[in-house]
Amino acid sequence: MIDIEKDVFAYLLAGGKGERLYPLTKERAKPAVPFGGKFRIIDFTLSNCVNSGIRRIAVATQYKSASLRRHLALAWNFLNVRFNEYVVDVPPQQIFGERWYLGTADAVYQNLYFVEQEKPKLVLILSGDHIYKMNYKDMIETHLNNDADLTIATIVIDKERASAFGIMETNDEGRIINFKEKPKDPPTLKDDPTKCLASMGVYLFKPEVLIDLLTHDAEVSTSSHDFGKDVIPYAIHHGYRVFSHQFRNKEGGFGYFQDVGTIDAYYCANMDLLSPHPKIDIFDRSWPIYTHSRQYPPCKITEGEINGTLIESKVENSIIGEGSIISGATIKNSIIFYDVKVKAGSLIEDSIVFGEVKIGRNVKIRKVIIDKHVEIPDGVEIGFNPEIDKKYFYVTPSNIVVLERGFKFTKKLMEEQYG
Ligand code: ADQ
Ligand code: ADP
Repeated sequence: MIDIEKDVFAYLLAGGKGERLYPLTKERAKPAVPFGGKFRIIDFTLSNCVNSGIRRIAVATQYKSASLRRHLALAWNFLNVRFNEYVVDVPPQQIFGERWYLGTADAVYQNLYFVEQEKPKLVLILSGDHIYKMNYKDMIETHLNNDADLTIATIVIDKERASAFGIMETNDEGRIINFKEKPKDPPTLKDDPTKCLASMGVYLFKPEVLIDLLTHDAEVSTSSHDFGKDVIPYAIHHGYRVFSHQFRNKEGGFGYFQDVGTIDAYYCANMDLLSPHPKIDIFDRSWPIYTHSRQYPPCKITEGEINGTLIESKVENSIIGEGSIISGATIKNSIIFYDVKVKAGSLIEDSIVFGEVKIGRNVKIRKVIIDKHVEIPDGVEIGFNPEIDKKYFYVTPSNIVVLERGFKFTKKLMEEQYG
């Protein structure tokens, strides 16, 4: 029998570069990118752990970790160290040489002492860049029922998306017989050639198997020390019992799982929160998403003034964070984080505005993501002409405009563009 609180230890991999989320990852690691008006991406996976009863978590950090480490210290300090519960961030330990984490497997290998010290019966390995709600208890059950060495959480995806995932084939018992990392020509489901079985990058290991596999992998000079590329294919081809656990939601349907790896995927996952029945419900009190709570007053929506004329605010289909003040502006289909000020006559549509942003009067923005610490002067318009926007801002192929953290509207820009 497994007592989840005592017997499971989790490693959360949060050290990747997150280049495809640029410029939101210019100054911070991907798991620290703000999400949903209040949270950071990593909060979803950490909340899954805590809500599933897993209370000992090592977060492997590496690139641009200042913001992530600060967030962990502020938001994830509530576990009780007296009961040996903790979220601890672990940079490269360099026990085996002066190196950073070479890959995901090396990030765990350099921190294997947690397994030796805590003696868990199961080790869960997670990523810090996914939006989903999952009770890991179900996966543990599958793992134990199969007497598996390694269980991989899986989802069914369209074949076209296979090149972004680890793709596998299983036998009738759910045992994985073939695994290919990000294949161009993926194996499809037996009964549907348009679909593939994809890895969520969520792994459950018997500790002794994990130690064996990682110790072996560390000695292979040609290895990239990555779970998907090296460790998992090796385990399957050397007779380890590797099984799939298909991720299902509470109702037994397919679970919602989103890798928010690109700006477009990130934008869509945020916008989904605005639909009347979002795929992920941040208001579900039976599965709270924990984060850092700031000491701000409530949000205020009031009238504003331009040249002595009072203008009403209008807010439609939006999320507005604490401490924000909307005075005489129109907000439509948008996510506004905390401590944002929007002044009279402005229109914000289909946009995401991070915390600590000031928006002046008569500003018009559409399909724009504004990172923290930006001040938008009066009269600025963004998101209406991609050719002009491209001169000054980052614009994605689907014409989402991103203003990076601390972007400055210089005198030159204002004269050229809005003079
Ligand atoms: P990717 O997400 O593309 O595929 P990767 O870039 O290795 O894999 O990232 C996995 C996690 O590890 C991320 O959270 C990242 O931040 C972290 N990470 C990456 N390099 C690291 C390093 N050197 N040190 C510490 N942490 C690091 C993976 C699997 C696929 C699977 C998808 C599902 O490899 O098989 O299908 O996840 O999204
Ligand atoms: P975020 O924009 O992600 O919210 P924070 O405002 O929480 O970031 O910043 C976290 C910490 O990281 C701050 O103390 C900030 O000074 C620091 N920081 C940000 N970028 C860098 C950097 N490039 N080098 C060093 N420290 C940085």
